[in-house]
Amino acid sequence: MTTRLTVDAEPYEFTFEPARTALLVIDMQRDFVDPGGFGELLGNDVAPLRRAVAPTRRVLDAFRRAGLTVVHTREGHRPDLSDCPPSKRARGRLPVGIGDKGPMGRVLVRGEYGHDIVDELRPRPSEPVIDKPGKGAFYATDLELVLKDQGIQSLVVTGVTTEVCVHTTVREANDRGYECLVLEDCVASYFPAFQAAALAMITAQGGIFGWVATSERLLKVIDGLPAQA
Ligand code: TIU
Repeated sequence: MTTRLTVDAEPYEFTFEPARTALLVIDMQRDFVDPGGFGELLGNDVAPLRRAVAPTRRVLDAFRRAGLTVVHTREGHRPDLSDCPPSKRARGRLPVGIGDKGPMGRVLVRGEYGHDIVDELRPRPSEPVIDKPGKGAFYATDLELVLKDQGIQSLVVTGVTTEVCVHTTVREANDRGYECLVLEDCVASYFPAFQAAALAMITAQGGIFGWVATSERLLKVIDGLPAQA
């Protein structure tokens, strides 16, 4: 029998099949969430992003306990920067920018300390990590193949930042036919106004890009699933 669950969400209830649903944890890297990383080098206060870590951990624990699919992403580039558009590197006229040596190693470069995911959300070996050169997680990656091979139809979306990589990814996913539930306390922006606007844009017009709910509402239904060994 197929299990379908329903979460109280905006603009109306979100219904999903757990076996065909993945938790997508977007770019919870030290470079965005911790002081000294790319986010701070861009001139931002990282505190609002840190606040998303604890609720995301609770959702991650619930998905793992129920044996559901978890996929992580990281934004960054090859050490030779051959996959970094020169326009991206030049943007912002930063004194220390992409590829340069920062307090946590070379900024947004794969293999560096700052590029990796924060300890609290460290991926398990069984959880695919998608390295992406852009803001959207589908662009120039094998995310769609990974999701297709696991029969995924719905995405529970968390991560940073709401109006940049989360939004771009949700838009890409929506165009590919995935149903996206964005957890409002598990996504974060450096700008409170953008956080509010980005979430409103998802649910406006009958859910033009998807659904929004709190992690608490989702956990209420996921916690009812049997634990997997
Ligand atoms: N600057 C900003 O808000 N975000 C990014 O550069 N990347 C992601 O959102 N991951």
